[in-house]
Amino acid sequence: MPQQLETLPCIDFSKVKVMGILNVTPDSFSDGGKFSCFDKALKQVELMIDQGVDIIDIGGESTRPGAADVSEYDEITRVIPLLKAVKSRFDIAVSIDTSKAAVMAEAITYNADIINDVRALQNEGCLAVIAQSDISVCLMHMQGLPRSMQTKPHYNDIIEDIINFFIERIKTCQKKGIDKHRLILDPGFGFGKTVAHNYQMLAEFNKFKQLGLPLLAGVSRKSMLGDLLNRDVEQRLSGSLTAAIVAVQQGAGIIRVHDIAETVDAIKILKAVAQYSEDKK
Ligand code: 9MG
Repeated sequence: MPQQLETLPCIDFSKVKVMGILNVTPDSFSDGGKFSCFDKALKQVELMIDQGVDIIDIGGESTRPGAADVSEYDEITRVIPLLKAVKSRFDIAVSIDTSKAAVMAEAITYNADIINDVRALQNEGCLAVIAQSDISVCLMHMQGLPRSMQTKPHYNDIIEDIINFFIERIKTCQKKGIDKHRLILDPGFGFGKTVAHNYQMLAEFNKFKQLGLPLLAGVSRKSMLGDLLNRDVEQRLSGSLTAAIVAVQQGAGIIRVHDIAETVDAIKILKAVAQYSEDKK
């Protein structure tokens, strides 16, 4: 029997969650800014829920390579009214994609469920804000900063370097009083990584499981797919689904995606295959 099938039942696919991306930035790379309008964003949330999303990830800062900084005021204005509206209208988990302590504090006040921080709580004041709450946090690895991160990324051993980074961040969180079990880890596909680094991370994603925490993978429509397939952003659905399924097979518990319905379908197929193998035992 091929090794991949043998290992399938060891992972509990029934718990895999789909996180839907909702960028509310004027320059969002994947939606061309079309959801910066409040009503359209709410409609998009409704659609995502109908399609089976588990978590909505709302972001007001673009983190694509070369993106400019955004002010605290602009980010709060983009994200918080939407968070309030979503929480008052729908029964759905919401994560807020931010690296700013003030945005985190507001998000906690208005009942966000997760803080998704691509800077892993390294910005000033973030650890303290999170320590005063009981919110879950996704710590993502990034080498450098969005403005310059794709200029010659370098690692001694990418998997080992990222694991060491996570060990340090987990320890720092614990020292500040943040329980380890509130943390989710994400190696950060495309954030200071070459195409080769990204595919190594995907192939060896299960190595991050040794840290004993839930893992998040964000590969949707990223340039690691476009570069390999020579496809523009809007032509990356097959690549996104394939990479998402590989990540789930490698132990990702949360998949951050643009294409909800298609990803939910793909994960259903994976679950059916795993269930068959389980029943046959
Ligand atoms: C905000 N954002 C963009 N890409 C991301 C990724 O891969 N992971 C996480 N956690 N956030 C991301």
